[in-house]
Amino acid sequence: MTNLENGCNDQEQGTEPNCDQNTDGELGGVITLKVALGGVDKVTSTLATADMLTIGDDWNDTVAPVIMQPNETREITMHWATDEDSYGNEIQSDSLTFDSVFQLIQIINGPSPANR
Ligand SMILES: [Ca+2]
Ligand SMILES: [Ca+2]
Ligand SMILES: [Ca+2]
Repeated sequence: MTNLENGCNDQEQGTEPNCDQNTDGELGGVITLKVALGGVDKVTSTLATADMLTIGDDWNDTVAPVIMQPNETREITMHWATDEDSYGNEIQSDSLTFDSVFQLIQIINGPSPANR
């Protein structure tokens, strides 16, 4: 996951006075991502850089391993949004990119695999 500043215009510097001093953007911090299994939200996190591992860790801690039979399908969806009152000019020109990684592992006798 990468939050980038992509420059600091005048409006952004008014809200974020130290904008020029690092390249970390604020966009991800005002976006909430939810991951659902079978249409039911299971884990939620912001997309702030500091929360990069939260979704995977919370999934490990709260969702039972999904054991699938041959030809079975399961639906995992992700949705994200931000509240219109949760940000100001500090996110001008900021960008966010992230990868989603899913592991399909053959069930074995032994410890359950973890997300990291
Ligand atoms: Ca910016
Ligand atoms: Ca910043
Ligand atoms: Ca910014």
